[in-house]
Amino acid sequence: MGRVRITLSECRTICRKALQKAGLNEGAIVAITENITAAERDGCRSHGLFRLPGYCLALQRGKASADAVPQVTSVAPSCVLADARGGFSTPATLAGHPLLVEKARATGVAVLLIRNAFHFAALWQDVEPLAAKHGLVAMAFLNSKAFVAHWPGGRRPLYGTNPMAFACPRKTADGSSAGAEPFVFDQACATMARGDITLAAMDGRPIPADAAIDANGQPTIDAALALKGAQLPMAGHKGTSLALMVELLAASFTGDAFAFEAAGEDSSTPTQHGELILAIDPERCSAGGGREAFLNRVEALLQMVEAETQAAEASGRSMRLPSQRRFTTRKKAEEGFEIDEALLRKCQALGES
Ligand code: NDP
Ligand code: PYC
Repeated sequence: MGRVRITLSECRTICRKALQKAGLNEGAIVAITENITAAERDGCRSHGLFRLPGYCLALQRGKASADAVPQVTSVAPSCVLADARGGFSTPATLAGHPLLVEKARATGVAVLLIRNAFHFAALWQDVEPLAAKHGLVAMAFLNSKAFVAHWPGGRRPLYGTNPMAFACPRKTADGSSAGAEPFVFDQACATMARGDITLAAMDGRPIPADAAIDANGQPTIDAALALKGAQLPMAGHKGTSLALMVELLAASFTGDAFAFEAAGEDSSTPTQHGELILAIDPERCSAGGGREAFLNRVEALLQMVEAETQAAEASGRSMRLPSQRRFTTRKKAEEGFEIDEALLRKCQALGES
């Protein structure tokens, strides 16, 4: 089977039908449908429809709660807790956002802890709206099941692929910040996300030589062998430190599982881990004169990089800011996007009675 084109609306319908059939509650259906559709829209194949069968399987097996309604509480003047109560993470994150924004505005800096949640999603979605809609600087940290070795020296998976995402508001060319695309990056602490290695194994594609070791501890470019061995952190020992930092931030504050504690979990379904989101209000925290001064400094850097990008392009070199590929892909997806036909059929079948 090859690749076929579908619209964002068709993607939403496929998700909704599958999640409805699996018995998920309406609030969570809306949240996960939008999350998966946004991933496909932005060209994040590893966390789009590819994840839908795993969400449904987790519900069918009773691993994740279908009825869970997240509970949001204030833990401290600058701390919000969103308890997913054994449901998926996305509804809990969205439920926690309003109080996080309120507290960041009131105190300057606030954190949102998400616990008792099953995670399967791309992380930028947890921070981008905080910058784009609320003008906050936001960072998110999430651990996952043990896939990654302590490197150099380690052999067995100890850490999750542990993504971290950052979003910062920007101004548009006319000086206003409303509607401006924020600066965002979202990356695993591993050389590759697990999802991308799994997709490479399914497609029969090799992976980069620094992404994994096989079960005997030897570097491998064979994605199937990598899945049986251990992934490697990005940038050697520096990625190891970042993976450790994410474990500590995501799991220690929430009391949820470290990756090594979830080692035996089935990775075709979401695993239960903690997440921490930090939000900073530039209006309250900028030493240089509030939000406006902060945004001017942001533009001073990012516009310099954009000018450098144009100069690089003129010389035939490729350079870009993180998130630019996603924003460009997002605009094109209004006309639809391509998807593997076999995956499409599998996802459609999930919603059929
Ligand atoms: P990538 O390596 O694909 O991208 C990481 C970041 O680098 C992105 O912000 C990307 O921007 C940017 N980038 C990529 N290439 C360039 C370039 N040439 N120049 C400038 N910037 C660039 O991400 P990962 O593979 O690490 O992660 C993929 C997804 O998997 C993420 O969304 C992550 O949240 C998710 N994930 C989820 C996990 C979970 O437990 N739920 C675990 C691990 C990962 P752009 O998007 O514009 O290309
Ligand atoms: O792609 O690394 C990954 C991943 C782990 C859990 C969900 N996605």
